[in-house]
Amino acid sequence: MHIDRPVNLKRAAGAWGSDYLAEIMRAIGLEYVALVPGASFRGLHDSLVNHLGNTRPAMLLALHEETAVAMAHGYAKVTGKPMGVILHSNVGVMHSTMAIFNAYCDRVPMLIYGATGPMDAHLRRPWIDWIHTCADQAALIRHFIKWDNQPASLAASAEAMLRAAQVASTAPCGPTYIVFDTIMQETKVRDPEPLPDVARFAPSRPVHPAPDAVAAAARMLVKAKRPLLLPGRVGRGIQAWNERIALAEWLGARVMTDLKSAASFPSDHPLHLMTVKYLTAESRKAFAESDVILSLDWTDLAGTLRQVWKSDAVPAKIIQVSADALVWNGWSMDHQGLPPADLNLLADPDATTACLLKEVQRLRRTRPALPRRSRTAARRTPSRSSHIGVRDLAGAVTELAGRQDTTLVKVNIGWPASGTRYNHPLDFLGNDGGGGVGSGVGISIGAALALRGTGRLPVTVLGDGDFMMGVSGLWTAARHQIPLLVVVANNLSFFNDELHQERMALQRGRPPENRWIGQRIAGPDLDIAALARAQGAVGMGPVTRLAELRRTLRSAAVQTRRGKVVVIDVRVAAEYDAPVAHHMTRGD
Ligand SMILES: Cc1ncc(C[n+]2csc(CCOP(=O)(O)OP(=O)(O)O)c2C)c(N)n1
Ligand SMILES: [Mg+2]
Repeated sequence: MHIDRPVNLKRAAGAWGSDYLAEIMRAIGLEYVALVPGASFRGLHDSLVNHLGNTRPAMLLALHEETAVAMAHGYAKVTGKPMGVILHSNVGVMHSTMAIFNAYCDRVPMLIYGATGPMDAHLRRPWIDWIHTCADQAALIRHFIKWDNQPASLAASAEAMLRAAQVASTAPCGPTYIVFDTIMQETKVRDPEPLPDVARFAPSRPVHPAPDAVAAAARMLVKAKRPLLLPGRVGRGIQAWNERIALAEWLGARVMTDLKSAASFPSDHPLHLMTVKYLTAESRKAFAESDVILSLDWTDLAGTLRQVWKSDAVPAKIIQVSADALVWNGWSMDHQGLPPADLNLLADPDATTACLLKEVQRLRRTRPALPRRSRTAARRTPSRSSHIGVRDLAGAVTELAGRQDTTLVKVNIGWPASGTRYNHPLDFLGNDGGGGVGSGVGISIGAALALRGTGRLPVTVLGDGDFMMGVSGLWTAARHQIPLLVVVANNLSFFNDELHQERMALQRGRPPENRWIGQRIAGPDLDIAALARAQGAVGMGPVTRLAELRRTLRSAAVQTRRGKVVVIDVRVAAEYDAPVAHHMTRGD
């Protein structure tokens, strides 16, 4: 990895306001800050480079604020820890908003810092300081961060930064935002404030469930004839992963996993039924057969149940384990529908799993025999057309991942849920959280950064639309030498929306053959490999045949392992794996 090294540093003691802020960032434990530079934080920038020597935290230079935030998002997906991001006054925040929304919906911790001012109008430089100062900058993003503050002194900044770090990493996690006045950063400090004892301001432990609620849930589950376990937004820890497996085994519970969430249960386990995005006939049947459903913070439980039972009159008993209500507000509807629950445990899903496992083991004493594998491994029928089908692509990537420790960071929208395999919590990292297209490149770089040194190959599969919106992120990966393999599922279109237009036309008796207008990204066709090469990455393709795809993936993996950023342009058929329930007409 490459980090820029400053020269001729003088070993002077901290003497400027921003030196103190930088020291607190280090004390908090930030390894990296991603940023696009800006004069509003030139004081802080100088402190990070010339006072701290661009180490702990080290700067990662992005070409767009959305990339900077998405990188922090991907990093937190792997580590569960926050990365720092510094944004330039109001304009930098404006560029970053969608990525912050994605991170918020994905419940990842992130420490965002920004700047404004001078708030003292008499000290403003003409013009620029006025347009880059706002009365309430955080108002731009307050609806989708956990906490913000604009401290008026260094002492207050220390407290604000500690609180922000504590709040961001207290589950349910999320981004926080602290704004520093330029004058506070650029003022000389005579008697520097002492650094706070950061260890005494650690995040709270996850919320544990009340013992009587655990006992009641365990009784319901032990009595169940056909329990169904739905692990959703759970942590990446291996202990929690093993406890989840043990809980399913002790209950003899069948398990479903969700393509929107990161790997939560081994897909090869005999109790694992399937991975879903929207329910299929087969997955609806599994729900209909169950008598007790245990959701471990399953994303959109109500919406899932409504795909099986049209009303909330669900015959199965529901146990909902989620602390998510702690961060809901009235602006974002990312809390989804309100699920019926016979037992509602406002608690962390991993902490609850550990408690439930102990109680179930106490009640049951012996572990039921595991069923024989109920599902044969998904068979892949190669597409007959000359194009590479979405299943072919998923099959080839899965084949590559099967040969070496791989983290599949993201997958394209057409990726078949049933084709996803994972047997370790880091095998797959789930979705972007907020459905904001354009975060794929940034999230993947941040995840790849966090995966360095683990021996894992970071692979990401991005739609051409998603890729292009974040394409300049490749330069950051190349500059900082963060190895990553990007597979572009290039259907030459914002294809998701072609299907919406087709649906509209059919519903209205209009010609569906016009669905491509305002959607196709072709003529001129993008030279994706050249876009990669132009930024210092390796560009391969376009790949149009399956055999060639397998070969190219293998060679790309070798180059990624050698430290390169590699992009493969794969021409895939414009098709989605059925079912595409999100193309339903409202009320369907
Ligand atoms: C910021 C943003 N703009 C627009 C959309 C609407 N949208 C959802 S999916 C999609 C198409 C994405 O294209 P691509 O990544 O190529 O995936 P494909 O559907 O072609 O597989 C669009 C435009 C969105 N979700 N987010
Ligand atoms: Mg596309």
